[in-house]
Amino acid sequence: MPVQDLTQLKTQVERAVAEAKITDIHTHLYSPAFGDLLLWGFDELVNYHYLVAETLRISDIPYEEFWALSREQRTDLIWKTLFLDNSPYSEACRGVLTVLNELGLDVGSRDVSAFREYYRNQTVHGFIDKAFEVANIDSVVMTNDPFDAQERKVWLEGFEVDPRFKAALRLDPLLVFWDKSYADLKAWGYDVDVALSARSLKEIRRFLSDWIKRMDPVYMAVSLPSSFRYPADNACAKIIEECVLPVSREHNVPFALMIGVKRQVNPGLRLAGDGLGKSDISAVEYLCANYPDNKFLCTMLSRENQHELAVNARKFRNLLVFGCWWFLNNPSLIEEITRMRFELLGVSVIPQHSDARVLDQVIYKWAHSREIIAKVLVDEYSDLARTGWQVSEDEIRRDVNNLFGGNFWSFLEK
Ligand code: HDL
Ligand code: ZN
Repeated sequence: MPVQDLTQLKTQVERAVAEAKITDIHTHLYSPAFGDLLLWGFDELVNYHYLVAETLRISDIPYEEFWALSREQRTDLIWKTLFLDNSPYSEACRGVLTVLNELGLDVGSRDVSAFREYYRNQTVHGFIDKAFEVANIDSVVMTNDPFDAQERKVWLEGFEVDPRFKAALRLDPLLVFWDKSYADLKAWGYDVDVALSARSLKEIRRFLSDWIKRMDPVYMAVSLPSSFRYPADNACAKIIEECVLPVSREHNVPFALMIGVKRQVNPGLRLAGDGLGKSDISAVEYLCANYPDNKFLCTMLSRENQHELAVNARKFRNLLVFGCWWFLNNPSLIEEITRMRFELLGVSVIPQHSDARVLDQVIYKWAHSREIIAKVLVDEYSDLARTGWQVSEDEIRRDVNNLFGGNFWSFLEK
C-alpha cells in the first residue's frame, strides 16, 4: 500500500526504525565469559571517559588526586560537577539520564542511591538481556585485542560463545606499535624481528591466521592516527601491505580502518586524553583503488573528512562507510553527516555504531541515533513523495533493516 501523506509516512518510518533489530558493528563490550572486562552499571556509566574529560575541565581537582579516588568517589564528583552544579545537557551527560529513564528509574528524583540500588538488584546475565531488549539490538561486535593479557587468557582457555557478541580482531599494537609488539609475537613463538624480514612478514601472516581461526572475527580493525599515510615507508604500511591485506583476502575477513585519532594529547586524562586530527583521505583512496579484491570498512574521526570519505565510497564498491565515530557521535553532527551520506550514497552506508564501552550505553546511544536517523529518513522519503514517488511500508522496512544491519552482513558475504 503506497504511503499517501506525511503523517502516515512519519508513523511508518518511526515504527520501522524503532522495530529494526540492530547489528551494532563497533563496541568495546564483552560477552560475560570475559568477566570484568564487560563494564556495566551506574558507576561505570558515570565514569565513562567522555564524562571524565568534561568534569576535569570544570573541576580544579589535580588529575592524580582524581585518579586516587575510588570509582564511587569519582562518580560522586562527576555527578556533582556535571549534573548538579551545571545542567547535564552535553550528549554524554544526557545519555546517562536517557539510560536511567529507559530503564524506568525516576530521573527527576536525582537520587543516586536509588540508581545504585536498582543495579545492585541486577545480575550481569539478566542485565545483558535487559539492555539488548531495551535497546532492541540483535548483536554487538566486540573489540578483541590478542595483546591484552586478560583477554588473551580467555581466548586461549576457550569459553562458551554468546552469539549476541561477535568478535573483531583489533590490530593497533601490531600496526601502530610494532616497535614494542614484535617482542610479544616473539615470546609467543612467532619468528619475527623488528626489521620485518621476509620471515617476519610470513610469521605475522601466521599470527593473523591463527587468531582469525581462534576468534572467527567479522572483521580485522585498527585505529590509526590522523598522521596515517599510505603508501608509506614504515612498519605500519609494510605490515598492512604484506600481511593484513593478503590474510584479509585469504579468509574473506574485511579490514576496518578507523582513522583520525591523536593519541594522548593530554596524558593526565588517561583514556579520556585522546584528541583528533584531520586525516589524509588519499590513503583510503589508494587502498580501495589498488586492492580491489580487498573489502574495507572505514570510519573517520574528523568532521572535515566526512564528505571526501563519502565521495570515496561512491568510487569504490569495496568500501563501506560506517558510523559517526566518538567525537562525531553528537546529534547535530549525526544529523549533518547522515543527511550528506544519504544524499551521496542512498541506502549503501552503515549510518551508525554505538562504540559503547559500558553495556548500559547501547540504550542511550541507539535511542538518540534512531531518533535522528528516522528524522532524516522522513525528510528523504517526503522529498521523494513530492516527485510523485510513493514508498510502501515494506520498502521503508527493507531500507531501514539494511541500514541497521543488512548492509553489513551483505558486505561480509560478498
Ligand atoms: O579506538 C577506538 O575504538 C575508539 O572508539 C576509542 O576506544 C575511544 O576511546 C572511544 O571509546 N571512543 O568512543
Ligand atoms: Zn571504539
